[in-house]
Amino acid sequence: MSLTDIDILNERFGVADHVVFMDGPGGLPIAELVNDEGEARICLLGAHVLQFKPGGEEQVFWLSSESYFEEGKEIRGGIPVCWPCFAVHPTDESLPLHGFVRSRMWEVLRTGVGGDGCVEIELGTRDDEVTRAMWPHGFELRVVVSVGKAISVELITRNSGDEAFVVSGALHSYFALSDVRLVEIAGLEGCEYGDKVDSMAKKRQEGNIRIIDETDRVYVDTAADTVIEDSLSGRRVRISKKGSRTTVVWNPWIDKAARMADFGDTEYLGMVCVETANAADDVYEVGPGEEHRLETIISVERAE
Ligand code: TA6
Repeated sequence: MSLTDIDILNERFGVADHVVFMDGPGGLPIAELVNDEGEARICLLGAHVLQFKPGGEEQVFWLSSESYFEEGKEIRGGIPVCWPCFAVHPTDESLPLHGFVRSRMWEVLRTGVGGDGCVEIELGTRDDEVTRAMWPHGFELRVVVSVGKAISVELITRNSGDEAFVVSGALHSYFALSDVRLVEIAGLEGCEYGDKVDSMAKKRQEGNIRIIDETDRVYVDTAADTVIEDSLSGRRVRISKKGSRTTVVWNPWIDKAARMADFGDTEYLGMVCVETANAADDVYEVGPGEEHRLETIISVERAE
């Protein structure tokens, strides 16, 4: 069976009224998950959540109009799965930025409707000769997406080799905004962060985060929820997490957006990344047969 044959995917993993597979952008296979509280689209390339729309709300995630949609390239927007490293690998700079699993086709392992009524899909990938040439370890990686009123994405790392390895990574979520200049991000006040636009200078967050220029911050030693307060749209997006002590906040602003071919020059105004990460010192040694789980849970609240 072709990993991406839509008819076979629907035959094996389709769920009436809840899970259907179809050709998405660039002809890439996507799964559409629907229940009466929300809907989402997940691309098999990178196990990449493209869209999530709770009932009565607008799309939660931002997706660039200039994004690539082709195997071997990263999708710009939604929730990229960054693994086995966040940003540049600490000991092997030859690895792709944010690792190599977001540009690979994943396979469908399971679909279904959970006891709570949430619709789920589980995708998997594992080491092969290509990955071992880049990163010499045996691994099994799973992403479980659960969709209802909220969406949760869990990245499960399992060491299937005979040596321990160290992983960092992120669920690198891009959120759609009315206007980034009018948004505040709450939950990280008092947290220390490394400021990537200031040579990783260590600083401490005072009050809510406002985005007024290129912003690229790694907040450390925090398990806190983060809340994006979009006053213009009257909505608050809550990002909760498990298995993570670092949260990354990023907006490329004008110059960096203009330098990225897969990012529209003015699209920086409509997005911000709030990433559930394992970054900086928040890395995990995973022994043979052991697992690490990283989860982000995203929900929309109406500002009272
Ligand atoms: O998470 C923030 C960041 O590390 C930024 O520095 C920027 O590089 C962003 O990720 C996007 O990276 P990408 O490889 O997807 O272009």
